[in-house]
Amino acid sequence: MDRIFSGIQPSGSLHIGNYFGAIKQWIKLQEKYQCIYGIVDYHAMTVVYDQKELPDRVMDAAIAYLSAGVDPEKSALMVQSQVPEHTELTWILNTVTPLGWCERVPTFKDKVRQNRDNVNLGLLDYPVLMTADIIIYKSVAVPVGQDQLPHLELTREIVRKFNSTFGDTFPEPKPIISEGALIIGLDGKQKMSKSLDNCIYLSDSPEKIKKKLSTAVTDTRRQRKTDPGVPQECNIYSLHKLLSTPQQQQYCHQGCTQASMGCFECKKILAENLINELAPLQEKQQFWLSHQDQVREILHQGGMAARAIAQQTIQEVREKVGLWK
Ligand code: AQP
Repeated sequence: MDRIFSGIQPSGSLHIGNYFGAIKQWIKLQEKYQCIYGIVDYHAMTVVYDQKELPDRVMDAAIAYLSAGVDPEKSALMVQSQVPEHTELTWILNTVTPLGWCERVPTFKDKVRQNRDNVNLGLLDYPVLMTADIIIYKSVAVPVGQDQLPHLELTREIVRKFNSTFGDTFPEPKPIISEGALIIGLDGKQKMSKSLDNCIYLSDSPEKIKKKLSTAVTDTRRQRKTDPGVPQECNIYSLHKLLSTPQQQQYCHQGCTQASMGCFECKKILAENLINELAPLQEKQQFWLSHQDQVREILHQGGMAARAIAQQTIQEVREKVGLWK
């Protein structure tokens, strides 16, 4: 079976952007690929974080993966820092990656804007570490949201540079883009992001989901119920497309364009559907929360399986780049 890798940084609680953009399709891909799903904790260190909280965040993420349906019998569920070959490969890749390639990545510019007091080298090197995460397993593809496409393009460039310098070693991984390729935050402007406080979290209660949606920004043309809107430009309608039946979508579309339905009713339908989508996941979250030793064991086993592959790759890379034996 071909192999794929994907991961999420434990920089906060996971949200529905992570779910629709990444995790949901991970579950289907388990049938077709040998999957390695990582909690990429080295990445979470590139912004200011609380070192006492980080292990809990890793546990939260592992519980979210398992609750959403990542099956440890089929996929390796691992923590990035348990496989130090990721960082060894990063160093080697750093030496073939021109500085300018990293500087032009749009998310680097965004992160610099958001972290003025902590513009560290890790922020710049983030896509190189991400490249190492993927290619250490010789992954042929990566399931990601649209926001990660520039990173993946850089990954492919780095792979080409490495292969042409040291000989064919890594496949060029292709993106697998999900249906929920880009989920906009409740502010209606920016990508839903842990660091932007514009999220519906996977663990939010039904009451919280209703409350958050009730104040979420919609099409700004609709100041009053009698103003017709443009659903294609409304954040709430884009979520309907992922969560509502075709009949409900048509009902909301018509109600909005003909100004016969207010945003309140449209949000109410969406809230019910989102609550129902998350209910089974939240039930499983409760189970795993009370079985954390089992989660630890799953991460340990997944880490060992992943490391066995990573060690083979790093051995081959060391030989190719001429490191001392
Ligand atoms: N809003 C989103 N829409 C669609 N997909 C998304 N993903 C994240 N946000 C959205 C997908 O989730 C995977 C893991 O992302 P990550 O947490 O490792 O990194 P991120 O994209 O930087 O996520 P955040 O929430 O924005 O984190 P912070 O705020 O800490 O930077 C990826 O596949 C991504 O596409």
